[in-house]
Amino acid sequence: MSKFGMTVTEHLLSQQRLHPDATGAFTVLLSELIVAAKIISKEARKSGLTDILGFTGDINVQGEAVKKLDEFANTSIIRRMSHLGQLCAMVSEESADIIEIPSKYQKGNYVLIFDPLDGSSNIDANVNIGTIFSIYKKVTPGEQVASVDVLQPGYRQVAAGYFLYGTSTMMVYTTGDGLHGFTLYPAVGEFLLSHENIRIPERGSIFSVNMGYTNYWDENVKAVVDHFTKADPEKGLPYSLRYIGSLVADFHRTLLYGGIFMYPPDRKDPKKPHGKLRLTCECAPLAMLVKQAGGMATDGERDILEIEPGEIHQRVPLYIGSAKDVKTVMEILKTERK
Ligand code: AHM
Ligand code: MG
Repeated sequence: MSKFGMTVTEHLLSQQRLHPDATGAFTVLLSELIVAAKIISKEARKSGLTDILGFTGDINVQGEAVKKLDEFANTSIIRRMSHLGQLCAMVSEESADIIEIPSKYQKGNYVLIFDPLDGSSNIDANVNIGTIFSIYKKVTPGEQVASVDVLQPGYRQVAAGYFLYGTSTMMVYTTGDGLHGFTLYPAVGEFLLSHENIRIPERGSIFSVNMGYTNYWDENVKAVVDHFTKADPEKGLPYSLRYIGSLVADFHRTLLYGGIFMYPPDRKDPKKPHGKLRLTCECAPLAMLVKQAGGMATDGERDILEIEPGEIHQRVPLYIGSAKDVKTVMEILKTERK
């Protein structure tokens, strides 16, 4: 029976019932995150009307200028999630260190990793932005949080998802039982199931990469792009190029239409030899989602989900999307490496 139109709360409870040993802690956690996302969505909607646009003047841990809405999203999530009693620690793209749960609050067994406002360079132009999240279970006993609790490979995620603040606000999430998309119905303030069991096309016709960096790429990356721009209609080439510059938005399109999104390594910034995207708060959660939809994610050689993070803000190259397109890229990169 189709569950189309079901509220996300009902959906979370139905997923919880699939796991008889579930305590409900996880459902509480995701429900609270949804509230935080609704608040961010509401703030993003009116951002053109208030003085929330523009820079705060601060530089974040990544050395980028912090915008007010980023800061708002970051603090909204931290504040709402700290007191719940389900988390033992958090990691945010906007915070240099692991965020501890204040001692006045009870602690739980989950670790929340998030990018509060992805694509923030697009805010002032009213382009889609999003929040990415990833949840792990603590692996060490006791209350103390060890680095191994936070630095887990992506395949250990118990849930992942994103909120997309676009023409409509969407939530796409998985707890490992398929990938499901919900659209916020603003009049009633509820996320309703609109995309049940999302499957990415096996192969697409769109590639997505920042072509402005061509002169900073190695030959193997250039060979990948040459492949997708070849004029060979019999092989379905060339692909169309689409690049928004908001990972969540580029990923969402890739998920629904198929194709591939790439952020390869480049020589633009010697401090970022592996590209710009972060393993734990961006690449690993999206890799879990795409896998649930039948797609793939790699850094060019390894499955993104198999990579053990060395530090919380580690960056990795990302090639993500339709399985056949990702495999093609891996083959080209392998051939070029020889
Ligand atoms: P952000 O999290 O600070 O917004 O940075 C990540 C964003 C991604 O959303 C997007 O894919 C990428 O940066 C775009 O980078 P570039 O402008 O180098 O193409
Ligand atoms: Mg980001």
